[in-house]
Amino acid sequence: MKVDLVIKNIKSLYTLKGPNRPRIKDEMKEVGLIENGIVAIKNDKIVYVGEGELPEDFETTKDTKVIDAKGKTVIPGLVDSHTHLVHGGSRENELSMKLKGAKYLEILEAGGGIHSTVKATRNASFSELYEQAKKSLNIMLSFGVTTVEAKSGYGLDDFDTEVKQMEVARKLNEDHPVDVVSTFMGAHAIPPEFKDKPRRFIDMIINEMIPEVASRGLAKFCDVFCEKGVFSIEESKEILEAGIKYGLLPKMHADEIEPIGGAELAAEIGCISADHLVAASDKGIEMMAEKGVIANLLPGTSFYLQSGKHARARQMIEKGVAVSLSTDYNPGSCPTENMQLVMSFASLIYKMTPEEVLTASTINGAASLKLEEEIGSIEKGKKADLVVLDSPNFEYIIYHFGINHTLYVVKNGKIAYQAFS
Ligand code: IZC
Ligand code: ZN
Repeated sequence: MKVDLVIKNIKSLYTLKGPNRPRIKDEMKEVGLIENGIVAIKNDKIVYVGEGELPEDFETTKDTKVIDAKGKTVIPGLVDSHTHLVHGGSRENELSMKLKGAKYLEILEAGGGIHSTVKATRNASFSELYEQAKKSLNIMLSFGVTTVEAKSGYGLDDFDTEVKQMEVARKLNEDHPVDVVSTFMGAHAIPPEFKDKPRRFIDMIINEMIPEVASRGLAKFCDVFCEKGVFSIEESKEILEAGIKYGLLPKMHADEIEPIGGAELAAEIGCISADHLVAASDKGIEMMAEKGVIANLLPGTSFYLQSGKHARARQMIEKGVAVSLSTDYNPGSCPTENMQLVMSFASLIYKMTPEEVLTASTINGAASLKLEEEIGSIEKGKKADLVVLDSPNFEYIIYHFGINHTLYVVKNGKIAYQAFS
């Protein structure tokens, strides 16, 4: 077989070889390390993964591209499975309020926060939103991210803006090397006009928006900001069940700030992932383990909110909940695209081992997006999404924090990013 791309001389090749499902407990430590590894790619797929040299039945020609990894590290492309990628404006104006002690939910309650991004997103044109999101996507790619999830939620009752966001996500998915998976999150905040009649807004989401999003194929998932003062447990349940009825897979912002039973609801509904979970109860964690709901944890957000509270990742892993990790990139509670920094935070704050962090950011992230059959590991038949890192091993990435270690990103079998050398 003629191959198109070979990556050779890999000192530490982390394949994440294993079952195509979320990895739990000690499986999260099994990263399928090959020393002196080699990978061969044809078209957009991985065709060989092994040690040393390519076997004879794989042929390189003058057209074959060769990346000499020169004794460095290769990992699967990172999956950022929770972001608010497409939005207008920014919220650095909230920083001074934060420094004086204003809390995230207080700023929201006062009409700022999400509402200020709603205004900016409504006022932005399609191409302005596209250019702003593309800039972020380029940064994500440079950090080794090859698949990203993108939520709507900055149009709210202005459904045209919700659609505009999802169409930007779809166009980026077509145009940009990074794959963009779209989530409908109309239930992100109660619009000010509906403050006294939230039921009217919820009915609009259920009866008008969800059927339209589904029939136009604008999203794969439906998400709700289930939080004290935002959407209650009962309201979230109703919205997510309406989504399920129309084929939108359920996800939740659950127990991010106040413990209101979000984890329990995620288990009851059978959410693909419950995200944040900073205040999740013991019972909620046990129920999630039982139902196989992935805990998608966002340590960058806890850092940025400075609440001093963090998701109990160790307990989740011990109880058998599969953990994934994401940036939560958004203009309010986590303005960073840096997945490598998030991985360092996860290890240092949650006490996850580097191996667990790598599993959480690749195959378990893929499972959070129901893409575990196609991406998340370096195995024959999977999409050729890989990152060459400038380090002798993965542990070094966690340790040398806050910078970008990427040398090359291979996406769909092509070099999509290369660092200056
Ligand atoms: O714009 O504040 N948490 N939604 C829920 C967000 C953060 C995004 C934002
Ligand atoms: Zn979020």
